[in-house]
Amino acid sequence: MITPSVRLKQLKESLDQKGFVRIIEAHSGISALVGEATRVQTGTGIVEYDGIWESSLTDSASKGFPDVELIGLESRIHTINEILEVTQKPLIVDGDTGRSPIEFEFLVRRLERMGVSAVIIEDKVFPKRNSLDTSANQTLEAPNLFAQKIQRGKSQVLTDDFMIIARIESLILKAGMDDALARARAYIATGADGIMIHSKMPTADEVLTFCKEYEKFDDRVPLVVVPSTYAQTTEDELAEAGVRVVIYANQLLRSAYPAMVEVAKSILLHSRAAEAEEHCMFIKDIINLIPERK
Ligand code: SPV
Ligand code: MG
Repeated sequence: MITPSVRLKQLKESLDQKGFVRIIEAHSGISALVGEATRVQTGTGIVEYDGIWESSLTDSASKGFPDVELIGLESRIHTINEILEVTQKPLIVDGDTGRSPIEFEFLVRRLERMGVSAVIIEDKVFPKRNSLDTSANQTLEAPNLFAQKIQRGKSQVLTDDFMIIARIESLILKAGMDDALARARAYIATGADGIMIHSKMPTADEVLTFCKEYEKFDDRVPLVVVPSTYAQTTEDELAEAGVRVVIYANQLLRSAYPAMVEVAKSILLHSRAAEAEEHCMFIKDIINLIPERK
């Protein structure tokens, strides 16, 4: 067990101590348990995730909904609580657009009270569409309005530990590198504790160009990236470019789904479940995975 205030601090502590952190997506208690418990031995020692990302895409998708800010706040809070209940690692919440400034103020208060370490909001107009949806029609928020929203959120924060991270969608919407850099300057000036630069390109080129220009800023805050489409890029390359937080935003749900489809098909094909067993964990393992708390 961990108290909200102890957990909350852990993200900044990890950033200070390690300089670079890796975060894994969760959309439910069980996916959070996977992110919490997974450790591997590598040539440089034992490696694990430093925190959890409560993704709007995978939270919505796991409920059968599109990622368009349709899942209400109470449902998102319910999922966040599910994750907090079974983990100790710090949590970063995907706040979508943050909705209106007043709604964002309340979101910040609720998340900080719960022990969440950071919220990331994106500079698009509500209701946003998923950034990786190539058919989506969406609009960037005016930078001054988004900066004001960040400021309104910051006015509600009680501790130095809770981070409000501004997510820049200029590259997603093809508004250009200059627009992205100008927004980064404006959001930092208004108090953002971090900048997330998002891209849906198949390589990291535009993200690395952004990083190079960002290095020249006098005022910098931790830089966050989500290498979903440019997944070949390694953590070392990103860290070398100045990235401080890498988020693996959707891989746990995307990997679970194909196994579920295989099993559903196999049962139909064979009129029994025996052939599906090879895709399934043992029943005793799922029971032991989540021990009864005595
Ligand atoms: C999410 O995981 O919900 C994100 C990242 O916001 S993306 O899906 O790339 O927009
Ligand atoms: Mg999202």
